[in-house]
Amino acid sequence: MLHRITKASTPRSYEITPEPMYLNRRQFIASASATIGLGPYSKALAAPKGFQFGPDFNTDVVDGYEQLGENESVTFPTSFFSYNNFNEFGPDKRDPINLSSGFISRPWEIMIDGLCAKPCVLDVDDFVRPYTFESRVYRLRCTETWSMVIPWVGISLAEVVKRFEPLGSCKFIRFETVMRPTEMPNQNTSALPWPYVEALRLDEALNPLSLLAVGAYGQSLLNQNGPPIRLVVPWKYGFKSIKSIVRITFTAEQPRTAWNTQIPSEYGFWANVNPTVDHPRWSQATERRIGDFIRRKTLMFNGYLDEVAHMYEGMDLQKHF
Ligand SMILES: Nc1nc2c(c(=O)[nH]1)N[C@H]1C(S)=C(S)[C@@H](COP(=O)(O)O)O[C@H]1N2
Ligand SMILES: [Mo]
Repeated sequence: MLHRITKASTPRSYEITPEPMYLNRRQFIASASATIGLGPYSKALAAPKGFQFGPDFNTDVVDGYEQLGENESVTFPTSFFSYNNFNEFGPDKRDPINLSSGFISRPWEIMIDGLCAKPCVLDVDDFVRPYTFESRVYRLRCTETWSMVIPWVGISLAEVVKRFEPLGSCKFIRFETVMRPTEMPNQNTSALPWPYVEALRLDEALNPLSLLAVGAYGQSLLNQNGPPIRLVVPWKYGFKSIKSIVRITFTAEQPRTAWNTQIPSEYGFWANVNPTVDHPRWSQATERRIGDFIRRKTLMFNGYLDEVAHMYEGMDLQKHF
């Protein structure tokens, strides 16, 4: 089914950008562009259509706008909150919003275990407490060939990984979603090998782009988006960005992951966005940005080539898809 935004109902506060906020953001972009040499002010200005930070987060840092092209803008929040993949609730795009109202994401414990010096169990609020929340605008590209541009709020995964001190033998980080069949109806089926698992190689987890998100559009994640904390890996297909994490494990071996285990020919472990490697049943060369009518070309590594290509030098990306 094609999803499109039809009538905008009464806009919520976070859909409106009052002039002061807009000016602040412009000023920020201008100064960021100047300090780190990110190109002309005018280009940065043209890229985003603004959003306002909502009531939950008052972040000072907005990062990622400079990586958007002139024909890209932040996705309308209604799409982000209503058009989702969260298979624990069901296979359809509307299942997560329609079937997740009974999902309880507080209190919430996260277990950190495996090959690290500081294994522990932490309440999510203690888990995030040492960090400053950052806002980062990232493209998210689903294997189904739709994409969005999302202003996340979260913490650097690299900082989290370093805090628990991985041992020299640690090569991968494994993430596990909560197992709660009473709240997540589709976990009572064998649609996927539950609980949902994803993993990154250690250097991928340490890449500055990798984010553990707690919010988006300035507000806490709603149930359909994987609260209270979920991964965001913007150069990989959306299924790597695992939701509602309860366990982070440091491992020597490459972990078995949910989609890769279920359908290995269609969903590789690496899952780097790559327009030259088609899904067995469809092309990955183009995508439809939600809100657009015309498809656009998919970019290598989802447009984050400069930040991530070095990690895959010498790797056959046709084979290791
Ligand atoms: N636990 C869990 N995480 C998941 C999924 C899922 O089914 N279960 N779906 C993935 C897929 S396929 C995508 S495209 C993104 C969608 O994230 P969003 O709904 O917040 O946009 O979540 C990913 N994370
Ligand atoms: Mo996806």
